[in-house]
Amino acid sequence: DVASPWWKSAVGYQIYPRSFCDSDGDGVGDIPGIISRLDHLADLGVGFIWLSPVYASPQRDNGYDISDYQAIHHEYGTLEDFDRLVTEARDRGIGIVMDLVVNHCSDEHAWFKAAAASRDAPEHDLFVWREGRPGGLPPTDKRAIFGGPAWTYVAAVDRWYLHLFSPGQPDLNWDNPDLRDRIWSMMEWWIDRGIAGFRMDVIDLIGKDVDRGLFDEGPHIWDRLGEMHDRVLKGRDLLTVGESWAVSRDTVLQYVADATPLAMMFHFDHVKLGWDPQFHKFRPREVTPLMLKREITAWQTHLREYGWDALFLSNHDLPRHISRYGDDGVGRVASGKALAAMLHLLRGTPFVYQGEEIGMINTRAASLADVEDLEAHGQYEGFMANGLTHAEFMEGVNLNGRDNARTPMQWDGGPGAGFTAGTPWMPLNPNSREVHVAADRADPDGLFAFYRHLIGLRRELPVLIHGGFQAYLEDHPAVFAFTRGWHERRLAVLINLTGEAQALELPDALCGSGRPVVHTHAARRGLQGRVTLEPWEAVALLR
Ligand code: TEU
Repeated sequence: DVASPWWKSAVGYQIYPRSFCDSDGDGVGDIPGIISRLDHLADLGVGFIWLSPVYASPQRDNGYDISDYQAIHHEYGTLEDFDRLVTEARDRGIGIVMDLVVNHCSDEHAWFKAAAASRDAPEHDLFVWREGRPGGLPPTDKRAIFGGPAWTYVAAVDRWYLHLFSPGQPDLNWDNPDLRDRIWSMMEWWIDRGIAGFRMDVIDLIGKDVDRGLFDEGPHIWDRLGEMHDRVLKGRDLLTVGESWAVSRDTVLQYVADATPLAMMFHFDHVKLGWDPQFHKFRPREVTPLMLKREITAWQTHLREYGWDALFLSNHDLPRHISRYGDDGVGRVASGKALAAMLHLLRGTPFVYQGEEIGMINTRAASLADVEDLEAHGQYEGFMANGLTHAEFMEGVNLNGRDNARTPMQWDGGPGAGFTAGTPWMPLNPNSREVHVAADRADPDGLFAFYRHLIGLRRELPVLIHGGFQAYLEDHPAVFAFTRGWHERRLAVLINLTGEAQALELPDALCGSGRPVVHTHAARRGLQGRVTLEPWEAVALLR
């Protein structure tokens, strides 16, 4: 059915507002800054923006700690600026998808201030409170995702409150219908302002049972999403993408199959390939091309035509993917193209994270004092106590840490990289004089031109939207080979995920002539039995 929902042929672009573009010189990105860069996104051809939180916030987790769900953070601008962003984006065919962060809010939210002042406050049960154990111990030994205990004591009410992230992010009590009603009406309020959908932060956790594991999908998640569908989403043409670090192939179809509340899910098995079971991202593991393509193949095969996938390699919580899976040295552009071709030729909706379209790469912190991310600071003591060394921790921060994605967007080669006329809230990547939008847009063989081509293909080729996925050469250690097929159309894809040339024997299904719709090297008009792919070469032939 070619009349499929708009978000199946659109490509998303994630903006981390603090680091995108600063219009008033305070060193912090803002909404007028985003508006001033909309033509860049229109040129790129993206269909919607996933806007990381712009709500009022003390910014301890850079906006994922919300103190007023219906106000704009003062450093980012005003509600009028927001309404102007929606209008200006819509004029360019771009929708605004808001970040729904409702597992928790900020401890500076009026709800929490009232709740922590008295057990009798109507807001008290909007949060998860428990009595402590004898001897001043917290209710349970549950550890927070950002390190330390998941409970903090409040003397005024002589109780402990739950916070799965930081103490500044008290969990909301989703067992309370009054809380749910407040969230539904807040969602309606944003929908009435013309947004195109929601990205739902750690959505699996709103179904949790307080006494179950952190990353277990809570037993109530299907009730919560069912109520959200019935009360807010039903009958509306909104993009809904859930985020869950727990969702697996065993549970994903309950979120995203037809007639289920969400359109797609951000899942992280491919990210966790690079993590240690005990020290997570802070003891990185090598991710080989074979590991990466096997994981992607398993998800593409599992979702097939029953479910839709959210496709990404980068976001604001992840290292820059050229540094993680490619070559951020001499092969920066070449590996960036190969990884982009892989992502944009799969079945699902691709997401471009700000800066990946010009090949931004990881930065480096010399010491813990240079690290901004509260997650790293929260985890440090505990991991040191459990045997990780300081040097290992810093290596983990520099290879897998979240700061890598949060250095300011590099627009030009000037002192503020075109991000700010002031002092940026976070240091620029040292390569900002060479790597920036102005330089890359001027290069017909650059990443920007390549991304624009890939994104345009999605509007041009129905096989890219509707086509099934079939992998080949699944045990090949370097080359990701697959086809997309729809009716009589076939797209044959070969991607060399290494910096070495690869000679290989092609199965018949990949052989034959065709139109070279994607090529990073000399265009090939056909593929025969034996072929040698250049380093980082991507080929897609349409038959
Ligand atoms: O992230 C969910 C989350 O758990 C990640 O923080 C992840 O555990 C960690 O980064 C491992 O790399 C969402 C948001 O994307 C993140 O920015 C917020 O910090 C977090 O929730 C709390 O809202």
